[in-house]
Amino acid sequence: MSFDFLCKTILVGASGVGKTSLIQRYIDDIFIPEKDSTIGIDYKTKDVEIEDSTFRLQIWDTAGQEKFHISLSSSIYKNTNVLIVVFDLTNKETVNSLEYYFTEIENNCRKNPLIVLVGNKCDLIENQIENVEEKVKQISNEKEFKLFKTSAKERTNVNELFYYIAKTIKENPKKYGVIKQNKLNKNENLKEENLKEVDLNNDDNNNFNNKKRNKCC
Ligand SMILES: Nc1nc2c(ncn2[C@@H]2O[C@H](COP(=O)(O)OP(=O)(O)O)[C@@H](O)[C@H]2O)c(=O)[nH]1
Ligand SMILES: [Mg+2]
Repeated sequence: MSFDFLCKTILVGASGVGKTSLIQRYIDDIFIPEKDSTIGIDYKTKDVEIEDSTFRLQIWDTAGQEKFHISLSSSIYKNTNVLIVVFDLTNKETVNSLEYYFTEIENNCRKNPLIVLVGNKCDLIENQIENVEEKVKQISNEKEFKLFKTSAKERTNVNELFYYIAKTIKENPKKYGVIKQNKLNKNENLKEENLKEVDLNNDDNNNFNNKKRNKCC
């Protein structure tokens, strides 16, 4: 099926915050309570219709590599339009780890990606961190990132999150490096197949995957 905009979106954040669960909820509308940690990197796509345009969201899942002090290879970030930075609303450490991801993004991403913050597990009402908005604001150097409180378990705000992303890109695609498809010629490197190649055929990334495997499983 054809689409008007191709939008590369990456989920980053500490291990266990619910990145894989959010993607599974959004793409397949399922929630699997117990599962193995993500190994390596993978992506799924979903098309979102906004007014007269089709957005193909290419959504990349990553592992919580900060625990192992392994940076995501810079090629993973190549051509990224949107970063969803996820933390766990019940786990302070994961809020503190946001700083690590902001630095990663600053060092590796194109100049102006759309950054959206997600505090996941809002269904765990009793264990929520207090004043989380303020803490997040401090860590993000007072930058005003949009914050969604989600639950992959109960579906809360999951569709809203991705719809917000598509809508924000639609308002100003150029700002986030998203080019309308009919403006691309066949050799443009924003074609979906080429985005895929960035990841899977790159030695750096294979290194990342191997390191992760050795350390975690
Ligand atoms: N209660 C609750 N648990 C969640 C939610 N999202 C993920 N989890 C659980 O948190 C754990 C880690 O989730 P996972 O998606 O693997 O995290 P990832 O390492 O960031 O990909 C799993 O046991 C999930 O079932 C949520 O919204 N609510
Ligand atoms: Mg995962």
